[in-house]
Amino acid sequence: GKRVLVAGVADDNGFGWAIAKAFAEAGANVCVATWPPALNIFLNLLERGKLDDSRQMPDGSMLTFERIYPLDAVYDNLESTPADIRENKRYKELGDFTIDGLAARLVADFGEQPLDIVFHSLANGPEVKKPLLEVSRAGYLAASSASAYSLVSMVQRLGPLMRPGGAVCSLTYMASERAIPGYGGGMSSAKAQLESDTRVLAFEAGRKWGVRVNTISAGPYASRAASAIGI
Ligand code: ZID
Repeated sequence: GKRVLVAGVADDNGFGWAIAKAFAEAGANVCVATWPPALNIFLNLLERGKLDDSRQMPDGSMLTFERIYPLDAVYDNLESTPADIRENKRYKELGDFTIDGLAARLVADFGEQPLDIVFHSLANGPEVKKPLLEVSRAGYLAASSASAYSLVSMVQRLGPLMRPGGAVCSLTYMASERAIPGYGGGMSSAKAQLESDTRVLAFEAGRKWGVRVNTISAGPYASRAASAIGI
């Protein structure tokens, strides 16, 4: 069967969970990657059966993940990760939680070409509630790093691990191309980057690895991230 990695699953409320479940229903093996600050809570919820209703599949079986990897997609490798993150209590026991680390774990667990599909379902904008007129440089760059460069870095590092005919997909939002009040913090800018990068990555990764790259402009969904901005 096909193997899918869904990056950005930490509960059963977001797009990532629904996407992972849809892939599992279609017969794929599904691995997920979870942001370290949310990982323990997610593992606890799973372990204590709190997500069992959501895990119910139409055929009566339960959704299971082949692996749950730690991933902080704002870090490309441990060497360039600041010491305060590496030593943070939510990170230090996890091994290599960077995108390089994720790639290495996938190869160690499944071999040289472990992936057919990579789904990027993550974003973060620490100043999302601030209109662009009030966003700091740090807030803007953090939104861009977590929400746009994370895809570029993932395609760089996971592209070589994908079987020919594979596909990468991410989720964007229309605030990239129209002025939509409330989608602040440089998130509108980050989604514009994500969309432009998708076109260029599709050109490059298509030629290099035979991998497609697309992004879907999502409708509103009351995920944890979206609830923070009142969606
Ligand atoms: P979510 O909170 O379920 O998923 C985001 C995940 O990212 C969480 O699990 C976080 O832990 C994780 N994460 C954050 N930072 C990092 C990091 N550094 N490394 C690794 N993981 C990290 O929220 P979601 O399902 O809404 O988000 C998934 C994707 O959908 C994101 O790219 C969103 O931008 C995108 N999206 C969501 C919505 C929505 O409504 N939920 C919309 C468009 C795109 C949207 O905002 N009308 C109004 C608004 C919208 C659409 C229509």
